[in-house]
Amino acid sequence: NTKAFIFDLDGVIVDTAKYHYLAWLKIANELGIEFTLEHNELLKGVSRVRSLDIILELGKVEASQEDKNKWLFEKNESYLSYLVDMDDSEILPGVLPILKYLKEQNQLIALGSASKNARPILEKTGTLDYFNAIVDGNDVSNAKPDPEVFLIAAKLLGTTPEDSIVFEDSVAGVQAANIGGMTSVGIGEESTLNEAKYIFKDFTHIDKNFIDELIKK
Ligand code: G16
Ligand code: MG
Repeated sequence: NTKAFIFDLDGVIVDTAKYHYLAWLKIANELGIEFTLEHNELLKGVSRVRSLDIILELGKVEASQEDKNKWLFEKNESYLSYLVDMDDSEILPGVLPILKYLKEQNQLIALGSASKNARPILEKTGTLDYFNAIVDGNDVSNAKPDPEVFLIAAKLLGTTPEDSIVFEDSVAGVQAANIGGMTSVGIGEESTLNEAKYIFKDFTHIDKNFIDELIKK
């Protein structure tokens, strides 16, 4: 049996959510908008452009497209500055053993991320070679919860949504997997990700038996 295992990037493979937060916080501070970690949950899995709009809505700030473009650029520059020294120590616990096990079992692996910075992150963490296909923010026109990113990934792998399993840390991403007709596995808090078919706190809680069951189905 061959299944498609589609991984989200930020918050699933690497812990970059903290850098996104710090970079957005800088912009929010400049604009005098309060931006808490709780607010940050709204941005997970959401595109850069939409993230800025959410922050501006929080602060009830209206802005010209020119200003928005400037802040989007600034945000990305400061986000990238956090990635300069990135290495494999940023890979989240339990991820590598699962990627290795899936490879040993000849399963197909894809990335399904909203980020336009996905490839350099995979390169820096040494995880690029695990992926049979990569779909990221440069390839999609509809953001999660639209299932586009995962549907393209399944198509590239030559599998159907029914034979695809999605690992996601965001509410929007879990919804995207469900809407796309895929098996959703939430990585994070049960209270936040309750729409997922299965939920695990992190990859250290996912064992080989669980993967075997998914492959057999
Ligand atoms: C990620 C993050 C989001 C971020 C988005 C766009 O998605 O979760 O917070 O806004 O990518 O990232 P960038 O500004 O690098 O293009 P995912 O889908 O990998 O969780
Ligand atoms: Mg994510």
